Amino acid sequence: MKPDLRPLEGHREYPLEEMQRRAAEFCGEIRRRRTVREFSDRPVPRDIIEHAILAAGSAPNGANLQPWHFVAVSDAAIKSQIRAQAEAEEREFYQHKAPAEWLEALAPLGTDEHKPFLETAPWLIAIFAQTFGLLPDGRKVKHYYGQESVGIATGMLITALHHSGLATLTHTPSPMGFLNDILERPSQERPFLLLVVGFPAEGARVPRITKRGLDEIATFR
Ligand code: IYR
Repeated sequence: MKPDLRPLEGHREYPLEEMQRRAAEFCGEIRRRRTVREFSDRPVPRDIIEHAILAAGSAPNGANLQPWHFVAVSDAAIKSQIRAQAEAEEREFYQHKAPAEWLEALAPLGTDEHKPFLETAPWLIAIFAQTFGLLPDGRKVKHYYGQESVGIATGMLITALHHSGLATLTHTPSPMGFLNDILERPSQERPFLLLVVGFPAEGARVPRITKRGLDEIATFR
């Protein structure tokens, strides 16, 4: 198939000083993001979640095959099933499976097997990575760079939600195959991450952590 090329219309150019201001402002805005574990039960309108998912779905990805599916859950009964199964896996993790070294790395975050936020927060977004696509006639379509693609989309989802004024928690119960059963997703879709979304609880606290500075994370040559 020949590529269908057309003029780039969406690109915006700004005067240099405005670019510099925008770059610094966005850096400040995104560096305010914190992973939150204490959520309010205050509802969040569905259209905000829809816009964030649409933003995520615009992510660059392998051969534009868009190898993802997002399940946004606000239903209390489904959230409660997810909590029960996630806590069962997490109990195993914290009490048996996790090596001491891993538990030590997690200690500063104060995480444990209790995941009340899976019911408190108004939305859970389960992100699935499709290992292959399916055409209407049942033929399989190979996906490329699936993990990278879904990782980028997830980063954009988190950024979009933060931008709209919401807090998130990237939760990875392991294994999380139970999400396929509860959310009725086919076996070619692998749960990638469970994103908890909502307002922080009043007085929510977060671990005192720091992010590395530019000279520690980047080299210019
Ligand atoms: N899945 C567990 C453990 C956990 C692992 C990492 I790496 C974290 O950064 C945080 C937690 C849990 O969600 O508690």
